[in-house]
This record gives sequence, structure tokens and C-alpha cells, in this order.
Amino acid sequence: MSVEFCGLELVHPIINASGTFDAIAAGRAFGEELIERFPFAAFVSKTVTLQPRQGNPPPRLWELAGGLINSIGLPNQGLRGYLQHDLPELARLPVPLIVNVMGSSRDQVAELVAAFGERAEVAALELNVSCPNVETGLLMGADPAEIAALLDRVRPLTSKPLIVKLTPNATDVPAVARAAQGAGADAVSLINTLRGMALDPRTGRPWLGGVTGGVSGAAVRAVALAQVHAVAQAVEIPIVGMGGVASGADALDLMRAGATLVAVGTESFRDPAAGLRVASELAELAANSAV
Ligand code: RRO
Repeated sequence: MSVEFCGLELVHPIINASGTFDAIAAGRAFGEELIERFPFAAFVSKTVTLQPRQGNPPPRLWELAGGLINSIGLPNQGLRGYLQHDLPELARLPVPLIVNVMGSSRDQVAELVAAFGERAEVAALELNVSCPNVETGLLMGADPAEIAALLDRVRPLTSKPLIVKLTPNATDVPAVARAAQGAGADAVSLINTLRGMALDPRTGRPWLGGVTGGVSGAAVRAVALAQVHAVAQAVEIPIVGMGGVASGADALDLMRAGATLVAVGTESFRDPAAGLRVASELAELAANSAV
């Protein structure tokens, strides 16, 4: 099941979706067993911003019949805190580290890319232009011209692979993917969450502290499949497909639609070892069918 992705040799095609698996907390809970049987072939960090952020006010989660709505709002220690605390711990993982970064301006993203670009512990960068829970994130990722301008600014700053994480909350996702490819992205990943909302049944007011949030899980699987398929017709660079993957069959669907790698997200909250299970189910299916 090994696969080459942007020059990285991965033992299988299953990785995690950014922000859905805390490898440091899981390491504390499960110890060396987690390191020895790490569920993913590469690890994608939660989004890092230049300055520390508290995140959105609680409540931050709403459970749906078919998934979750999150309004986490990018809590993180900022670049300096990440370099000091998280990076040394994540560098111990037995798989390549992909750092996900986000800024509210091109200059901010550039500073993050330059800083991580020179770290040997970092195998690749994912540019989050698609968070539904902060206004600025969505604007960049919904507009092909904005994406091209962002890549023009940051591409010269690193030779590491740059993966652009696309938003499904855009009118023409393939056009954004094409703009990313044209301006030097090495890969695209999709989908991030779809904007959604839940009301508190007792008060009729928005449940989430951030009012709206991002929908993920089984509820978005068909949307992800359609968008990965559409983007695969539009670009030649590799695609990381994600959205509601809970089984090897779901992963195989996304690969048949054009994904080179598949990320598991919401399912890891239910089962922290989901990545391993999806990879082994996929291997069994692939042995019996042409991907
Ligand atoms: O932190 C979040 O609220 C968040 C992010 Br950065 C993202 O990219 N996607 C999402 O659903 N939530």
C-alpha cells in the first residue's frame, strides 16, 4: 500500500485531517504503543497561526446524527509556542510531519512558511485557506485570484511541498484548485468543513459560541466525493481527499474519484485507531479490485 506523495514515501495512503487528532495528547494517553502503531502514514498538525489564539467561546461542538458541527476557532500557542513546545514532541512521531498554517494576511502566511520552511523536522506545509470559523480564512480560499496571489508570495520561500487546503464553501472549487496549481502548489487537499448551524432546542438561539460552525462526518461524504471528482478533472497535482471517511470503502471511493491520499477526520474522535483500521480495510479492498 506504500505511496509516493510530493516526494514523500508513505507506508500507506491514510493520513489525518488537520485538527482531528491530537498526537501529543494521544501519546500521553496511550504511550509508546501509539508511537509503535501510529494510525497515520503522515501526521498533519492542527492549524498554527503567527500569534497565540484562545479560540471561539464555548460551546464548540454540536453532535449531528451524521457527524459534528465544530466552532473551535483555531486555538493554538502561536508560532513561537509551537516551535518551542509542540515541534520537538511531534518530531518524535515515526511518520513525516505536515504542518498546517493559517494567516489573516499574505505577510502572516509568508512568515509562517519561512519559519517552518527551514525546519528539518517538517516534511511539508499545508496552507489552511478554508477554515469556516474565522472570516478571513474563507475569503482567501474562495477566490482563485487571492489563492494565486498568496502562492506567488509564499512559493519562493520554501522548497518543501506546499499543500493548499480548499474550502467547499466556494462557488467554483475546481477554479480555486487550478489557480493553486498554476501558482506552484504541489498538492491540494479537500474538503474542509461545510458551514452549518444548530439551535439550542430549549432557547431557540444558536448553540455554538461562534454562532455558525463547520459540518463534518458522514453527512458531508457525498459532497466530498463530488468535489474531489470535480477537482481531479481540473488539476494534475495530487489530491488529498477527505470528508466523512469512516471505512476502507469510503477511502477507496475518494481514490477512485482522484485522490492520491485520503485523510480521516471526524471518525478519529469516535475511534482513535480509525486510521489503522481504514488503512487495513483499504489494503484488503485494493487487493481485490483495481483502484
Ligand atoms: O479551528 C477550527 O474551528 C477549524 C479549522 Br482551523 C478548520 O480548518 N476547519 C474547521 O472545521 N474548524
